[in-house]
Amino acid sequence: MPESKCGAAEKVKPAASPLSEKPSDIAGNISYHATYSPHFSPLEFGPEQAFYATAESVRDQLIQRWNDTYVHFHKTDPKQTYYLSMEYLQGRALTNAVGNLGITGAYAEAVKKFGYELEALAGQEKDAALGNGGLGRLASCFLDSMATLNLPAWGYGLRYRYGLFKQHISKEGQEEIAEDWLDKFSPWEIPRHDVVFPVRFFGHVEILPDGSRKWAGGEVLKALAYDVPIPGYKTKNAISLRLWEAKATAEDFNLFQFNDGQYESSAQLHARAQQICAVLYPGDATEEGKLLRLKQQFFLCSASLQDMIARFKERKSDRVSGKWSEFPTKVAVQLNDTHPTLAIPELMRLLMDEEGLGWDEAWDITYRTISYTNHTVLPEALEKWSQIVMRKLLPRHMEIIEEIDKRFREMVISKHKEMEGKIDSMKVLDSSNPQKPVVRMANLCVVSSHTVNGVAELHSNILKQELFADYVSIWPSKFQNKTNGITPRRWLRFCNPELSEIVTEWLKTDQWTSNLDLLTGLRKFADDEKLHAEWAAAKLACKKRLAKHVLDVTGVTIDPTSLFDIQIKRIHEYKRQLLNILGAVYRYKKLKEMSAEEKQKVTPRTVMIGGKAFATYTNAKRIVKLVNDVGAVVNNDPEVNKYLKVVFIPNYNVSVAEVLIPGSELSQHISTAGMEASGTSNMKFSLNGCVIIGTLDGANVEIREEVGEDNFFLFGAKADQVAGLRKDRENGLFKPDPRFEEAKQLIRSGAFGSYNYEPLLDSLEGNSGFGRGDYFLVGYDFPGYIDAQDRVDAAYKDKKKWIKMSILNTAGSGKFSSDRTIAQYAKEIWDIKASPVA
Ligand code: T68
Repeated sequence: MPESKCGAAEKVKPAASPLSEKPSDIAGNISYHATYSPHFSPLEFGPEQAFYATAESVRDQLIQRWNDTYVHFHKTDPKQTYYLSMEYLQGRALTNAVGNLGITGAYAEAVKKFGYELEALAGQEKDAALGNGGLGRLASCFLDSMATLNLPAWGYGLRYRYGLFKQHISKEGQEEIAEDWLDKFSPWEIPRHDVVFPVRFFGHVEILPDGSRKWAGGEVLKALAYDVPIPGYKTKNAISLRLWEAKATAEDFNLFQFNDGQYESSAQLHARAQQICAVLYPGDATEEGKLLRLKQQFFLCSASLQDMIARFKERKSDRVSGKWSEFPTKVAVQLNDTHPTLAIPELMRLLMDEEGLGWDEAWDITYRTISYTNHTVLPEALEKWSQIVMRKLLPRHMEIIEEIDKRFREMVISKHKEMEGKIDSMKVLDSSNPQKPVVRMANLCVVSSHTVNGVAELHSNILKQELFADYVSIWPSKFQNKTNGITPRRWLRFCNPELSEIVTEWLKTDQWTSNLDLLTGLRKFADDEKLHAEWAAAKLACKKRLAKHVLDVTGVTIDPTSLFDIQIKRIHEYKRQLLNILGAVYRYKKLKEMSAEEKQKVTPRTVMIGGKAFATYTNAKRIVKLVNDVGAVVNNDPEVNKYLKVVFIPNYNVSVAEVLIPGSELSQHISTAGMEASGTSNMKFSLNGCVIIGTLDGANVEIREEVGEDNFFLFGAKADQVAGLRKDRENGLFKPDPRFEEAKQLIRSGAFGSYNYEPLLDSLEGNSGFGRGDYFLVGYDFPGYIDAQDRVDAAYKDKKKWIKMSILNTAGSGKFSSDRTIAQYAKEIWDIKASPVA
């Protein structure tokens, strides 16, 4: 790749039309952008400049579709869904955009005219990481499917300046560094200076002469929209991801103070506005941090709802008050977990205080508009906000929440007398601790939504039978399941071209890209030797690409013929990376004890673990450190490193996943049963022909059903055993397996360095000290896990068997397309229909 292409951009004539799909015209348009939207010196046309000019030319194509779609929806006025999410993990956009538009070949040819490979230019792009993990990536997959299915649907989120941190691994373990995805600029967003709404914080409630109430005073910021066009696959529709940024105005700037040298106080509101969208998930250990997070949530809800109402009015000029009952027939709002719960009291407030509706009418509209997805049953992840903080920041909303709670309790007493004893656990406001009264956001969501859903069968059943069981007696038909899905475009077609080609060739169609159930057609070739040879070659190519990535980012050389075993996800005790690394430690110990002859029979394995630990989650950070320490010893031990390598993959993100997943052969989804709501990377791995070792948790259950139990390595306690096992443990009835003790003992002996791992290992012991009595049942599941790994080793030795398992995993992945998930949301929750642009 040439470093600099001085003047190269000018060699190609600007195109007649930026929308032409001819390579020569595309090259012309790239050249146009290099020349006339210059962000760099005109003398430079290096890879970075070439990326930006190329992306801007793609954006021209997107904007055309996005405008057409907006006009089309405006004219046809369909019911539209708005997905409210505090997180979107978009990753890179270039490859996806040209892929969805069907112009990858044309672009590859066009950029060649400047001496570039499209793939290399795509690698210049920074990941947009406006999310933490599964929940944020799910939102991004959903947008892709909404556009592809031609659904009238938009996403709303926040435009964080710094998204998820960059993870740096040093001798101390994980370090967090702010990730500046907007460092230069994002070529994909369109600032909408015409779309601005006021958002108020603090202040007080005024009672007007007519008895109505109004929120006043406090401080008012502006929400400015940035639109990111989201193209559908092989369709003219492009929808919007609308991200809000907080702004203060010129009037908020005190020129007098500034000229007086009081620079900081002159621009206080500007500074506070900047804080709102500064970072994804500000640390909430302090009161300030908590307040900021609540501000963020409200900011998203208020701006988005004002925008929806404005659009509702805009689409039919005669829509004035009196037509409000139409609102839920035109607007569906989906809450992505409880983070945007404030949409409920905010919609009530807007309808009552701004539009003049009475409580009953506003409530009816709100209830019919809102639905809520739950993504976790972990008690510590169920949001609770201090009533004191809420009242201070949002006094009118607190009044509305109190009224919702009061009416709910009255309804239970009058209509469901038998549930009266359950009111305390069902009500929205929990004031049982008078020092710390809280608002229970999940309860507010359940009480105020027409539909509540979980994200996999098992999880939805747990919601109905445990977490929300009492509500089921009141609203038996409110609760649904919508098993998660992933977009097959990004997660197979574009990230794994080698395997995609084979699939297309054997199915004799590429329609599987938008009809993933067609993959079942591969089953009949599962024993075909020719397919086996092609499949193995494709996997090897992906493994080599992955090995190169590992070498580039860690300096560790891994053997592409060894079994590639991967666990990538946020680091969390319930996800049990600790079980994985203890298993690797045990494997290492056994290798050390083997004779040279015995070692010959071992299946060589490369264990890769990647993921970010939340900055203040100490045990998660210890796990990161342990994986790195074990790797440093194992990988440098000449007695074993032909048979085992342990690699920590730093800075795991969407684009790293796009390299790792295609190259995987075994992946670990080993959470304590009942704790992982669904998981979505399990679906991505399986789709890419990777076999899963896992527990009966989340979507693993359904994946195993689809791919067949012979093609899944199962172990571990079942969800309904977990509570009993924890009790046994408390009562001293647990007898640890000697293998588990050996693994812990080796770490304690200092074999992997002098770092103090006692607190981490103690968490696996009884209830004393740091211990949590092995709450996540690592000890209980350890022997089953080791046995399952032995079955993996044996299966991998039989190449034919393994490749067949791999093929059957891909073949059984059809159910896990997010197109299926979104089609179900559209039909069973939102009641919206496809509306393709002609
Ligand atoms: C995940 N949740 C579930 N939460 O853990 C996972 N952010 O099982 C599921 O597949 C996925 O959602 C999609 O349904 C998250 O990712 C968060 O990232 C989170 C939690 C609290 C606050 C912010």
